[in-house]
Amino acid sequence: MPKTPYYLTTPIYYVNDAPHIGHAYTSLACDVLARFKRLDGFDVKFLTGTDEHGQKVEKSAQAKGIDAQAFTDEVSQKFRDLADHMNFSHDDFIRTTEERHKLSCTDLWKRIVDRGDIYLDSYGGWYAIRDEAFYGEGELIDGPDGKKVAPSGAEVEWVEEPSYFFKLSEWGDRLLEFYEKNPDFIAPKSRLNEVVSFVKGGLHDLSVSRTTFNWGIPVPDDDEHIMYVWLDALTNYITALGFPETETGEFATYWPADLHMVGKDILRFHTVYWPAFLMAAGIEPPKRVFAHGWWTNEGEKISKSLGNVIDPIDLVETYGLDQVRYFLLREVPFGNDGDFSRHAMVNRMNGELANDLGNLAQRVLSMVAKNCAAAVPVHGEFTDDDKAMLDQASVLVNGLRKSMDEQAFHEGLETVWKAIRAANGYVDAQAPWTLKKEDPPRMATVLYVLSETIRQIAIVLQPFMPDSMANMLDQLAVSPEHRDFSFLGQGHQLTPGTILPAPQGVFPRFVEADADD
Ligand code: ME8
Repeated sequence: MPKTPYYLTTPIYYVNDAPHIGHAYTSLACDVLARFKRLDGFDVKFLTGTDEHGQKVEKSAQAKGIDAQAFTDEVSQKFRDLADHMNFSHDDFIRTTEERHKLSCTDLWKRIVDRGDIYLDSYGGWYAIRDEAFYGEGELIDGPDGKKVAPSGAEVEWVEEPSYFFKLSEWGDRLLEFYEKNPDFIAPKSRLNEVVSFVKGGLHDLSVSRTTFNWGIPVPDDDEHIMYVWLDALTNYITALGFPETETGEFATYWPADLHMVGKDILRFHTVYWPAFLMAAGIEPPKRVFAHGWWTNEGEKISKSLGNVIDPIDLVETYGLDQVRYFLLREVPFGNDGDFSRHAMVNRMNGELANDLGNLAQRVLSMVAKNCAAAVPVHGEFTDDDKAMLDQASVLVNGLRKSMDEQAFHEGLETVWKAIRAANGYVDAQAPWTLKKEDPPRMATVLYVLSETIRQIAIVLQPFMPDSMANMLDQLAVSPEHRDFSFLGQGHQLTPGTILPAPQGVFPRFVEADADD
């Protein structure tokens, strides 16, 4: 049977500045989901990349005194380096300055023009370069110094220039109908109202070209204009599937996307503008957009001016890669805002990774090494307690599947941790160290049940902590070809007598003194 396709994307990040923890967070969530789906038998395409046009990037390049293309080459590379450092498994990395993207945007534009949804006029209104967004007078709020600013706090400037417009005002009802028919399109559910009330408030036509700078993709047949950077950026999701070729190949396989993962700041662009542009071009909108929350640092908004930007690469160097991957998805219910604190990081790392999971594996595997001839123990008949433990482990993936399809990563991890805590409870109740003298065959059975439970746990945790779980599975002599979810069920349990390598700790404790330097 052919595998079911699953296409998911991160936002493409602006290259005006180096990546920080927020960018790492979104991509991490997608990476975990992509890995999960691959292990679960899907044909996954996972896309990330960089958003390189527009006034914000052009200004940053000018401020550095370098040519925009050279500047974007340099910063885009930093996002690739981050992806390598974080062990992200994307299948493609798109840059909007690539030729394939120009072709795709040009084609999409023409399709919208052909259907009559773009017209030429002139724009007079407010623009925030930081958000690359237009704002109506009524949306502006009072800034700290009495000046009007965008709702995001970004400075606005008055722009007056000839512009092409997209007839967004005519799409309100069709968008509302689309949300109604596709109740899973906007997630989490709490975000839906926000979007619906924005649309119900009345949509204005959207300016989709600029003439006062030229760092962008020219409008077809009118190169006085460049396309609005958001129209250009959103199109990346279909460029990467070979658009405008739609009849065969990747577009036919993977579109509509299963999931666009974004931060809450860019919800409107993905759930109002993007589906309207697509419908206007006769293309189906994506299936789902999930908007996650915002990270703060020790209670403060993360910003360059406060000097509290968290570099994810520093975090990884301090705490370890899989520890950071685990923490980011465990600490905060996905969708809510979260606060980074070293204290919370160390607590999770020592409590849940070193103690709960690391100790479980180390206790069991060292007993096996010492008392079972360094091989998978030979078990006897299973008791009800043994069966309950094995059953709990073998159904883990079902609970996880549901959580992952809802992007409830914290909930998925909690499901696994319940099993880990149950396994620790089982060790204490069965006390294999006492059985060692009193009933060695029973000790072997208990250690078998535990080894098999650890195998199941390590397999389902691979998407979250790929290196550490690979290490754990190596220690159980599970071959790399036997690590996907099809090996969780009956008939794939550990084979008694299989020789095991020497055990080693997987999750070191973080020494508190280091945390306070
Ligand atoms: O908006 N907490 O790019 P961008 C959590 N180029 N996530 C954060 C975050 C924080 N403090 N800061 C940033 C753009 N993010 C456009 C996107 S898509 C077609 C174009 C994450 O570089 C979050 O995912 O400003 C947010 O949506 C994204 O970075 C914004 O990245």
